[in-house]
Amino acid sequence: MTLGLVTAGESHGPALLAILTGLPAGLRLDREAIDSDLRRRQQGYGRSPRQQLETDQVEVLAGLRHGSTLGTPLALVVSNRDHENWMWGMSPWPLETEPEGKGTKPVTLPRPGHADLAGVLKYGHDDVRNALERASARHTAVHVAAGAVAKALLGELGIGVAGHPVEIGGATDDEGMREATDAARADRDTLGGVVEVVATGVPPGLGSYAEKSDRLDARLAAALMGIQAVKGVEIGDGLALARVRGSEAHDEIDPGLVRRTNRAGGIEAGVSNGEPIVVRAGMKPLPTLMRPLDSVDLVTGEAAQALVERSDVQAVEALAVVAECTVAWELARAAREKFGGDALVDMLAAHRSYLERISHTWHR
Ligand code: EPS
Repeated sequence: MTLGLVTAGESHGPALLAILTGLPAGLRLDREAIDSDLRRRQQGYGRSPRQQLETDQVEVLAGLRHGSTLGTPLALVVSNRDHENWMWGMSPWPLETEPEGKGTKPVTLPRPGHADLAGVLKYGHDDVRNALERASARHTAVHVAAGAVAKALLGELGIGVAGHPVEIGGATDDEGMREATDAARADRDTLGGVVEVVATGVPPGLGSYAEKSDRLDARLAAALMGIQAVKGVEIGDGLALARVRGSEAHDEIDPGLVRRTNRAGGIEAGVSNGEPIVVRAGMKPLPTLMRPLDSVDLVTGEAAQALVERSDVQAVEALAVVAECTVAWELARAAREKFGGDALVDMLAAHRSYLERISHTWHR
């Protein structure tokens, strides 16, 4: 028993979609809790004017009845309000009418750092828009909706997941983060940053060392690296552990399985160890610059400036929400694998029985 997630949707197309499989029946979902995470993702200092156009809300098309999951695929939709400005440019079908609105002219100036060049080469597109639309971080909206569902499931198991920015453009306090964002905006430049996600109440035993692909840290790292613009992931003290001695690197074990430190970030040998799970993800500066970088015109082959489009100065606060939801999804997936159950009550019974079995050593 595991969770599955398939998504679809382009940034300026009609909508973003997600189909979630493997949820137990009888999980109560709260529409407002999902919409509140969608709103959190849209907020943050330095976001694009696009966020004033969108008011992301989830619609459920299947798998839910009167607020309870049916144990069947759950189909979620988040509409793109901006699509009304791209009705011709992003129409799924050819239109007989005169081109109007946005997206009617082919984009031929790839932005260094975006999917533009690699995408057109890989798929044989002659319009960069055919690559950038799906690669856009707009797509993270529907991952947040899926993660909000995962958080509802984790909540039943007493697991909480929270993400926050720890660094924006090199600044580590709120004031500095704002100043750095303002300065980058004034210079028509962009910034990246680092976010941290902490999961509490995770029992020991999620994930496995049996195969590389089963390891919880490997799964979290892959999932976080899958978020647009993320270039690095650390679990616990991460790369810093490579620079200290063993006596300073590991978390000594006290009776009751309490650790004196949590340098491992709650995961040893790819298995959760009962301590809070702590992961960090670093995002590069966004690749759409108002003062564009050097590039090439794909039609003429001549040197040119990259595409300039409305964009964010930085989206690190948004990444904190997306990373939180991504970690939640991976933990929920690992919990489904460990505890199974077609109905939520079966899953909770398995969870309870497991906690009883280890209760002589592990106390949450
Ligand atoms: C993005 C470019 C911008 C961002 C977008 C991600 O989109 P647009 O070109 O429509 O202004 O605003 O993020 C979102 C729309 C969102 O909802 O997060 C990109 O190229 O990745």
